Amino acid sequence: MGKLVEGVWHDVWYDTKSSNGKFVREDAGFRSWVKNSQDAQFQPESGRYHLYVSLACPWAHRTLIFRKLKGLTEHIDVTVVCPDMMDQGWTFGMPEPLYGLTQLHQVYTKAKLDYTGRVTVPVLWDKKTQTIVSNESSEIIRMFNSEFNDLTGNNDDYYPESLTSVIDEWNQFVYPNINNGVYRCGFATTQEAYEEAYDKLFAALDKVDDHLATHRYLAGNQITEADWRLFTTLVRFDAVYVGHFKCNKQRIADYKHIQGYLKELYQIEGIKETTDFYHIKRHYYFSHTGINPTQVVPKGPYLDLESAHGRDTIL
Ligand SMILES: N[C@@H](CCC(=O)N[C@@H](CS)C(=O)NCC(=O)O)C(=O)O
Repeated sequence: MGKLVEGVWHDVWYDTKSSNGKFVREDAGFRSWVKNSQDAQFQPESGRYHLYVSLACPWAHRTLIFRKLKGLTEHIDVTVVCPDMMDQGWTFGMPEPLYGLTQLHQVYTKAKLDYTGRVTVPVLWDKKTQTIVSNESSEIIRMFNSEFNDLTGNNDDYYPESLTSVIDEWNQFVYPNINNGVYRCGFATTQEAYEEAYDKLFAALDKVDDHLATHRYLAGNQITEADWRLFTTLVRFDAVYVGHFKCNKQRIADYKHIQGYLKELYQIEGIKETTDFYHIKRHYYFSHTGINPTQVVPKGPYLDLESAHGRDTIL
């Protein structure tokens, strides 16, 4: 775990001292866009882009889901990092296929020699100009959702115009309280910071559970980006966040409505294959030695994600 400072790797953990024990996530450093327009620097082309992901990471998981749902698997290839993120940060088990690099921070400095910032997944790489287009998952999924449609013929829309404001509202609620909320619990270094994050997290989950009692999905009766953004946290919750991040008021399996909703999303074609519980458990329990110094990875829990979800009656 570490960061680049003017292109040089430093092995440092997150600084929570300057924020009273609270974990504050850094903004992503590369924020360009693939655009389906004549004058765009990054145009949608088959085989032009490469995704670097971790199967453990909920943010990277979003991009794998959109790659799958939008028919992009044959157009955008993927490199998966090792689940263990130690003193060199994310590393490749085998040299990655484009340049034979062994560490993700080398991909960042290949894009920008004097880069300063954290070295995170996902990374959308452009082979043509040999640079990082984006390392911000919320923006990569928007590109996948709409900019490659002419190439794939897939017009499924997870951010439809008629629902943008309701989706944005859910995202603005789910991101701080749930997606990042579990990290704010797990990485807090004071009791107060942990309890504040914990209370907000479970209040938010209660609100989502109530909503799902009468709505099939977050934005109503169709699956949108807001659901997939929530899904990647929910699917990790009982396996790692309950124990490792101390999010233990109750499990997702104990929620009357969220559990069925999680199962329904998990059972959508192609989604199970994007979810890897070995990488998920191994990464968190083995890499965060400040939280789990023994690095022992739990065997359980048993997760029931494949039985009937019972959501068909909610319209
Ligand atoms: N804003 C980024 C966050 C990505 C992120 O924080 N990824 C984590 C893995 S779950 C990471 O690579 N962390 C390494 C680090 O912070 O050093 C996104 O959504 O794409």
